[in-house]
Amino acid sequence: MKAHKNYIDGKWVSSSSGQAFESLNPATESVIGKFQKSNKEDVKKAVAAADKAFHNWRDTPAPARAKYLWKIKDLLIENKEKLARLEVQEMGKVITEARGDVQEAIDIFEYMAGEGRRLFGHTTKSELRDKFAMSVRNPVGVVGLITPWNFPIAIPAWKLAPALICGNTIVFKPSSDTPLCAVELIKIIEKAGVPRGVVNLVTGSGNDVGAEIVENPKIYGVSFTGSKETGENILKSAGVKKVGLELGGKNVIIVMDDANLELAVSGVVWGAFGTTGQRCTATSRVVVHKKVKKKFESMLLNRVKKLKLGPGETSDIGPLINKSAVEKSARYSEIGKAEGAKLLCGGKPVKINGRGYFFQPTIFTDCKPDMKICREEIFGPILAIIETKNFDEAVKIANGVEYGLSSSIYTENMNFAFRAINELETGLTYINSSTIGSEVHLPFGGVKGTGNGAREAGILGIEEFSEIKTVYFDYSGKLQKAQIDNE
Ligand code: UN1
Repeated sequence: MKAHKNYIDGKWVSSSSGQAFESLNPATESVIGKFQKSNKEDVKKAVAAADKAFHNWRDTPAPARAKYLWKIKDLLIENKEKLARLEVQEMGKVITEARGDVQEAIDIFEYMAGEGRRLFGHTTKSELRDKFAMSVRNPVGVVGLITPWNFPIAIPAWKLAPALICGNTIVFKPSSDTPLCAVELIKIIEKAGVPRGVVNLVTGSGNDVGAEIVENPKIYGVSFTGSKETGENILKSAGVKKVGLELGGKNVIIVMDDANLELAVSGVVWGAFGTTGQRCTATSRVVVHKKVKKKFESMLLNRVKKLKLGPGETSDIGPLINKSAVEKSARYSEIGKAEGAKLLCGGKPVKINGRGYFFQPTIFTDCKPDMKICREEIFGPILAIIETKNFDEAVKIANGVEYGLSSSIYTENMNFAFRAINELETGLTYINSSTIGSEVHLPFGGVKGTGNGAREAGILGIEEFSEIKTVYFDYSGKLQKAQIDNE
């Protein structure tokens, strides 16, 4: 099997390491491709190419840059089914969700192409006569994008599209669990005619490729989605680079006693077990009012029993991404039991036809908010149910974790709904809908331990990839001193 190559300066090239790594199909454990195990030298070459391409790309008018994004969007539409099927094979998600993942990429390229005719700055009045004041938006420079495997097309697209429209050039390191999806995405960018050096792909480990991206002095911005631990390490070594972090979650659904329980159960099943629980936004806690807890649990169990586990082409729940993810879910299932939580269903790894990284949908109840399974991100199909006596206590439990990405409340009481919007400490709050399902024209991101304030997508998605230049234009023909020559 020949190894797929890196894409540097418009050419597909091998790593100077001469080494390769494999990507596996998590449902069958078979190898689906080999990839360059790149080193720091490869990153330096990619940075040099991006640096060389920068001035021309930055000076290309933004509406002209937008035409490339539009073309990428068209090619993604043309290749949607092919890419979705590839995602099923390489990442394991079920086919309907894989189509959604590619659709999210289509949407963000379409949206950010429109930014080519906005990229707004501000104008305002000067405090002095005959002086003009404004701010304009410039690119950051060469930026590094480090992406996870759970949305192998959509998350790279969330970063590539705004980075490109703002005029940055790019060194992109995808997750080593989904490099083939990244290679196919780059082929589309190549086919769209994006000039050489503007986007460069380097596959390999975080320790070699990721670390050099974060430390390289010619890279001025780093955008990372992944674990809190890695995010914190990036911040430590990135120095004064502009860093955007999108980290973990411990997302909650509150179910009040007046909730439409049918709807709430649907939202919990989708949030907890969609993508096999492998979304930053996945529902991992339910805080349910004691009056409806029993009924909610039996309705939930009925629904979960019907879910079909198996390869993503034919199932409701696909595999976890790899062996260590299975070990992690198994470990947390044991921790839950040891902490005294009651196991309602699941808790075990499963093989299908003797293969695959499957794990049963798992529900614990009678959990206490301070248990590990209620505080730590598991990134698997494990849900913890906590009972509450009222709204105030529910909010306190919801907020009692280090993360703050997504939250949701099911209630028919609009006072509770508005109080939830105001009081839940998360970047996203859903009313009568699950914790997952953000749309690309609204900002996405979290508070507290989930990130460092960056927002992706939406109108704020360009902030991470642009710098503001403030301009004063004095046409008085004399020296005017701000703060001193005021009238
Ligand atoms: C993620 O898991 O990092 O809202 C992103 C959602 C998706 C994006 C998830 N649109 O669940």
